[in-house]
Amino acid sequence: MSERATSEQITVDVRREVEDGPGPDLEADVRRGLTSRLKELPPKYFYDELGSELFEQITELPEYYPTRAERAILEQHSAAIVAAADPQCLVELGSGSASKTRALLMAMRDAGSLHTYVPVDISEGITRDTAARLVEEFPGLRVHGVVCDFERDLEKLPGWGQRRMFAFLGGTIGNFAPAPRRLFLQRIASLLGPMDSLLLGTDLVKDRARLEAAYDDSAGVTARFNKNVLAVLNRELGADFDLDAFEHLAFYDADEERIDIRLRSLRDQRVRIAGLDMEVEFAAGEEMRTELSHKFTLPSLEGAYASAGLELAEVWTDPDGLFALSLARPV
Ligand code: SAH
Ligand code: AVI
Repeated sequence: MSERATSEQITVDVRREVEDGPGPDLEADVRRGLTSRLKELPPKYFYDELGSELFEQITELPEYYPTRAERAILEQHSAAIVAAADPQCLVELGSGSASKTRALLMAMRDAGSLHTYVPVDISEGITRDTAARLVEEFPGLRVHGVVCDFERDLEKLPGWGQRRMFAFLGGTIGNFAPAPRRLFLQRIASLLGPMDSLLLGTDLVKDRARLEAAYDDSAGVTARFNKNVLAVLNRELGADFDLDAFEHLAFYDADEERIDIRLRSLRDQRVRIAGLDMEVEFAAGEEMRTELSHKFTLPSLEGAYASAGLELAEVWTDPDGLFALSLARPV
């Protein structure tokens, strides 16, 4: 007889800043971003319900290889990862639909060490769905979802004294600029006890054509995902962005080893943001950065760890060498 999931197996904490809407962070971020020389918006605001759904569609696109490559690594190496890290509690940052995570959970179950899964995401709907799905799939698993901004609440995540593995999959670490990335990894390092570990997914440097196609797909899904941030500002801040007056742009910056994702204004225009009592001018052709997606090499990954007080323990890649998963511990 299969055990049924009960509500006691699931807790979902929605941190107040998220429950009340994006709030003061969004206001300050948008004001700062739209008054800087190169206008920019933080990528965390992509992920409302529609944005999370569009990201799921991106992961299925023929051009977007990272999800498939990381899934291949997890399917092949989860048992080795779990043997190396021996976690009882898996804390996943930016868990989204956790579609690849079940390989890790299965390996923990097979090793007899599966107790707790803590999906941490800014998007409430997808976190609730993920929690509900996983307790059905893994009877007896305790799921404690936390809906928050992980940059704000990292130190408040639960642990219950269990050996924790933090998983940060998908290459989302690449969406941090180098200085905030170092700080964020340092904060993770300071949370790790001697038996804890970090499992980090990083996309790897490769040829420009393949990288650029992954961020400018022929079906236009990434363009819709990118423009969705304007719809979020329209809804949350009473802005009047015309989504058709911007075009999606993604190019590889080989010096910085990153994809630079922008929205380019198609005409001279003035946008009113009622909630900030602010007007913003865009010149025809002006670009606004909406996301960076850094790509890594083994040396740059080791450098990122070293600068944060972390040490690379093991690294796994897919057969085509597109993506890397690495396990790190505090030095
Ligand atoms: N890990 C999944 C999803 C990656 S998409 C995968 O590998 O496919 C990035 C995820 O991180 C989204 O679900 C988004 O909602 C979440 N996210 C982005 N910025 C965040 C932040 N500051 N705090 C919490 N979650 C964030
Ligand atoms: C979530 N993150 C790792 C994605 C990436 O590849 O940088 C977000 C994304 N942006 C456009 N396509 C995918």
